[in-house]
Amino acid sequence: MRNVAVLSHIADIDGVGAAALVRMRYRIPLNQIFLISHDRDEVLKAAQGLRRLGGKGLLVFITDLNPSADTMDVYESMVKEIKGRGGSVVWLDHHVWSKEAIRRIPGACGVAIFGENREMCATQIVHRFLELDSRFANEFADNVHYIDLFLPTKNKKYKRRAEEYKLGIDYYLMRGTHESQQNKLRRLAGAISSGRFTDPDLHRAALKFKALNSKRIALLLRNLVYLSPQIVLAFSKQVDSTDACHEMLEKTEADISILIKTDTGHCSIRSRKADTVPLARTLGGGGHPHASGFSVDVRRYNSFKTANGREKFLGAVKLKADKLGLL
Ligand SMILES: [Mn+2]
Repeated sequence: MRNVAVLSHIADIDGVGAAALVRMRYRIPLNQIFLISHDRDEVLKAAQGLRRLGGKGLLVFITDLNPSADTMDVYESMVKEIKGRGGSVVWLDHHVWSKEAIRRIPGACGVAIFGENREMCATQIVHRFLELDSRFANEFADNVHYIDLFLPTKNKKYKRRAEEYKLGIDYYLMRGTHESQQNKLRRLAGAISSGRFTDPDLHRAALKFKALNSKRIALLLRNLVYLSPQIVLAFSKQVDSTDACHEMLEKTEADISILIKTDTGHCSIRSRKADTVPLARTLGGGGHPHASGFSVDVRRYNSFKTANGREKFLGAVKLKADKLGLL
């Protein structure tokens, strides 16, 4: 059988689940799953990892990831290198791609599916593409559909799993090195690829994070910053960004909420009405119209510890938001 690897998004169950389904289909070793964020450093590390797998004819799935201005060149050379060695890239994504990304990358892929998709998350695209049709795979893909597209459901099992995935993965990503985080999530992908919805370690992680998350959200709601009546921001560390952004919109009249993680520099944008992709993109990121994000180097803003550091950051975001007519 062909040597197969998968590169997927580390941040949530859609990314981890998509990788798990590739493993379910091809039975690949866990260390041939690369789980990364949109950070250039991590994309570079994954490119090295793929290179080490070497060999001719490598089949690489890239799932739930999109190239940003920051990572475009790394992805472009990765795809071309794999193709140059007789391999092939199957890129299965559901995020908005920039014109430049579309011009530079899909042409070198064997298959590329991308663009805002209101029907399917990445896990579902992989599920469909690989023709996985077991009872477990069908239920798992359906569960992730509700989670990743933020759809309300009355299914109690779906809700319980959604919470466990979200809080457990957050907890994993709060501590340790990229390597150790990746290994924890590879184990979760391993469990899912063997037909289990979760594993005991994720369950424990979710329980540990639950109380802390509520406390942090209560705290950040008392310290909101407004760029305009339309845009509200908050700084925090160790919090679930989706929960935090949701609460910020619930508790205010704003249409757009932005959460800045002061430890990692990961920033999440959520909105009710406005398209947030152009804003995320001018800040070096991307995503979906109502759920996007970007990353900043926290050292540039003194880790947001000083008023000066925060002002500098807020000024930069405000300028971009103003140019886009979002204020
Ligand atoms: Mn996704």
